[in-house]
Amino acid sequence: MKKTLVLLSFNEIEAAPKVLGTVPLQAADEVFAVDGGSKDGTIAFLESKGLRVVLQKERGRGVAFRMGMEEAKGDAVVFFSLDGNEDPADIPKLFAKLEEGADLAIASRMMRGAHNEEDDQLFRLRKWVNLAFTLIANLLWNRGPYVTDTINGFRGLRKTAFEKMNPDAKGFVIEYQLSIRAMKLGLKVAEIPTRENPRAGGESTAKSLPTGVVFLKQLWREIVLGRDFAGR
Ligand SMILES: Nc1nc2c(ncn2[C@@H]2O[C@H](COP(=O)(O)OP(=O)(O)OP(=O)(O)O)[C@@H](O)[C@H]2O)c(=O)[nH]1
Ligand SMILES: [Mg+2]
Repeated sequence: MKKTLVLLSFNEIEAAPKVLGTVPLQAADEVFAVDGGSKDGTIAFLESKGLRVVLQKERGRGVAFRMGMEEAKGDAVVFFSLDGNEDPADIPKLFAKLEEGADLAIASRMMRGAHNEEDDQLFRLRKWVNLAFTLIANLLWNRGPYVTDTINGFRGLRKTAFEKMNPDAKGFVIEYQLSIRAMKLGLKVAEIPTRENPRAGGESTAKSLPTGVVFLKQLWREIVLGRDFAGR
């Protein structure tokens, strides 16, 4: 199975130079970056390292996932963000899950053996909200083993599965939409425990409250849509 690694970036000039050197590029047959329109030199930095950079026409992680999938020549595609949150050692493990037959392979921050950025704090609002959204998706649509982290962006997908899911989310809700649609379609979802690290520099663009509202709207939309999302 041919493997493609897609690196995701948007204004990551502080983090990307620290992260890129730790990425096992040889784990994939093809590697390129998809960038959301960085204005801070990220694109020039990636190109200086010999990487092909696909430029998005419109911002958003959902847009980036679709462009990455369109450009990917591999059947197994892993998405990795260059902000330092994700453990690069898990990239080969995600590819392995896809090769073993998973349609969607998620690096989980919530399962046994995993670590969430908030686990060192007593008050873990983001984690609890994430767990609630995950519980609802499992209750409504999952007929297979419980999926512990429906939201993490660090994941791999088979190209054929992505096409069936036909996701149209533009921003940070893309991963939740993909997880929900994998469940609706009865696709095979596999998870590996991961360790979420703090950002390696720079700033997040995922603001909690607006992102939560977008998640609620998406959840409602997926309830209304049911299985009516193919071929759009
Ligand atoms: N290609 C692409 N990548 C994006 C876009 N928006 C965000 N990203 C990347 O997606 C990753 C996650 O975004 P963050 O803003 O860090 O969101 P987060 O990880 O939820 O927030 P933190 O935990 O604070 O880091 C980062 O590597 C961003 O550079 C986009 O429009 N296009
Ligand atoms: Mg981040």
